[in-house]
Amino acid sequence: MTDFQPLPEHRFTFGLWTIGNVGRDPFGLPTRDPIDPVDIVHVLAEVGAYGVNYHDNDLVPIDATLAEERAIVERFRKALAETGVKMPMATTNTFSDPIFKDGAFTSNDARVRAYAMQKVIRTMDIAVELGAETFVFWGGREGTETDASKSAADAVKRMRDAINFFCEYALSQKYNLRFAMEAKPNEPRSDLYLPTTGAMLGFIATLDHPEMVGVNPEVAHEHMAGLNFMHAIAQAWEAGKLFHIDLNDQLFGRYDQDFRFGSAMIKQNFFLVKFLEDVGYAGCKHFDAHAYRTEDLDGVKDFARGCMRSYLILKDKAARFNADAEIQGLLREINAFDGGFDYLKGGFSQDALEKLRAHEFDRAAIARRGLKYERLDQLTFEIITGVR
Ligand code: GCO
Ligand code: MN
Ligand code: MN
Repeated sequence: MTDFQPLPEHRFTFGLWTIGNVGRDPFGLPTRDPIDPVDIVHVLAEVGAYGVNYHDNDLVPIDATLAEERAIVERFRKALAETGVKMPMATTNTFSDPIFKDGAFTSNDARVRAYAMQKVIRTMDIAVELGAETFVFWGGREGTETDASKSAADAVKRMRDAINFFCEYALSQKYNLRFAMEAKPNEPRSDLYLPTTGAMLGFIATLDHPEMVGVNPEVAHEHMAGLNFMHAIAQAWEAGKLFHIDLNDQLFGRYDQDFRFGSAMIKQNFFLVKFLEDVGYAGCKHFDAHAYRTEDLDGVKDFARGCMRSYLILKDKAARFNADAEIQGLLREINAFDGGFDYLKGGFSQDALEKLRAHEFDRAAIARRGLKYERLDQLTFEIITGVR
């Protein structure tokens, strides 16, 4: 048992837009005042977070002059230095301004595509200056309401051209940055292109520099699509592409909820934390979520502390699962037949093929074996609920 205090080594981060969320929704006005980015850095230091992430315009207004931008960045950098809060991830807002109403990199209008690229490059320069290691691309407007408007194949090509350009730019500047693509199935567009982490992984393989680009999967986004988030990150991890992660919570079949991590789907969250801890994921764990609209600043702090504490509680539960003699005994029993057939491990060969062809299987006997998953799942439930 630990005291569940967040430590720098846990690499818990929050976006300026998460702590700074003012509680606006499509039906209601803000319920909280905006918070100055410098004050957000101080809130994060107070609650024990490791770092802060930002979109360019969370920090610098879209119409700021270069001189204004410099002054704002310097003031922010000072707050980081004073508090020790790090700035490991940055991203570009290519969705809020009306110019992006029909997409940024995938817009039909070359002027919009070029403006979006200019905006990204400007953000990248400042992000590197502030110490960013990861640069995220979330295409909030890269999609359609009507597919009469553009070619979905051209959209993918335009997206590829943009990301290829940014990779070359980062290389030309010798920036030590990794890019992470974030998928979302819908909201704010009716349908977004490259809607899942799996789709992003397929896309990345077609880039000129796939080694520079990974994914930033988000719990809510895969849940909105009714998918198993842990399976999505496992595939990304196995491919060496889990560069960053957006943690929050979300029920299936709802609007984009962005709930506090651990608040809605506890069992899924348990397997997610267990996966990250078991494989030793060492990147940032970013809580891309926000406090309920009912909360004031104290409630925002409760939200932030809750995200980190819930992660650490589930981490402790995962360690209990791994240390539980009965569970481990069951897993050994379940996997008792994992060995054997060594001749298949080296892949295809004439010899393996002949052995495989000649083997006689007792199909009925193999199928008759009970797998004990009922007992295993019950024990998992008892670990999560604290009975074990
Ligand atoms: C959302 C997204 C964003 C992105 C952010 C960083 O649903 O609005 O999750 O919060 O993560 O723009 O790229
Ligand atoms: Mn989201
Ligand atoms: Mn996100």
